[in-house]
Amino acid sequence: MSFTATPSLREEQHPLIRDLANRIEAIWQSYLDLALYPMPEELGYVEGRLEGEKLTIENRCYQTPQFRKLHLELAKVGSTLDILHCVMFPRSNYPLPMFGTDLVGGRGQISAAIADLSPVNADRSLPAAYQNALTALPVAHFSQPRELPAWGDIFSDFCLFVRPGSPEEDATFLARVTSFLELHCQQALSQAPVSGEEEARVIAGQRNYCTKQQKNDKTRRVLEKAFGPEWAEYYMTTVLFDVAQ
Ligand code: BLA
Repeated sequence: MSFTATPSLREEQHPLIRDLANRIEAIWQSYLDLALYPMPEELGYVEGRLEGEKLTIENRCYQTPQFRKLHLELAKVGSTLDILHCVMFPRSNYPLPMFGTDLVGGRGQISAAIADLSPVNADRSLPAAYQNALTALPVAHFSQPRELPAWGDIFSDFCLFVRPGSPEEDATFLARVTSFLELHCQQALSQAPVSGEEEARVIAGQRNYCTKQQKNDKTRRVLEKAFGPEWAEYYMTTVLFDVAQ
């Protein structure tokens, strides 16, 4: 499947958001066998109002033999807030970590840049192949590292959480997330599916990941202010962080 050059929010967003969105789709397209993911039509493109400013959300969603859902979301609040959100949900018979990234910024500056390959097994360690490859990556230096909130105990030791302070740091972030994504796609393709108890463990790990992510008050507040608390709850539990059945 190939992507059409549909005009997108990304052309109006911070360059790091645009570049990461393009990079994510290019990597998905080159490694994975993509099919559309059936997303309710009313959720593809959503508009609300937040403090008099328009909140626009644009969703792209795919599935593959290894991934139940690949979700890339771009959002924009007037000219004040630009957001990229992406999660790759492995199918329950693939014991893979969860790739997730979130970029939040506005007025020319990204305030939060987060990316991780988060473990889903009970001891919260990444598979050895991931640990080895991630340890071998060049060391990335950022002048303004940020502290994870309490619910962030789902993230791995390799989690990046920074406020990128310069175009060089933007480039370092992009390069590292590219490495995460390429490693993850390669690993997914080389994995044999599991079943039974192992599959139950994957589902439990993904459920824990989603439950913790749903505790992100900063995301919830933006959605509540624009669309109300009920819609925010629905959106966080069925679109952003839904749990496989
Ligand atoms: C932070 N997420 C934030 C912030 C906002 C949003 C406004 C605060 C930015 C800052 O502190 O500088 C808002 N993010 C959104 C909204 C959406 C979104 C509205 O994705 C979607 C419509 N969040 C994720 C994923 C990860 C993630 C996949 O969606 C990680 C893999 C993490 N976001 C994350 C973390 C913070 C954050 C850890 C910091 C939270 C904190 O400091 O309390």
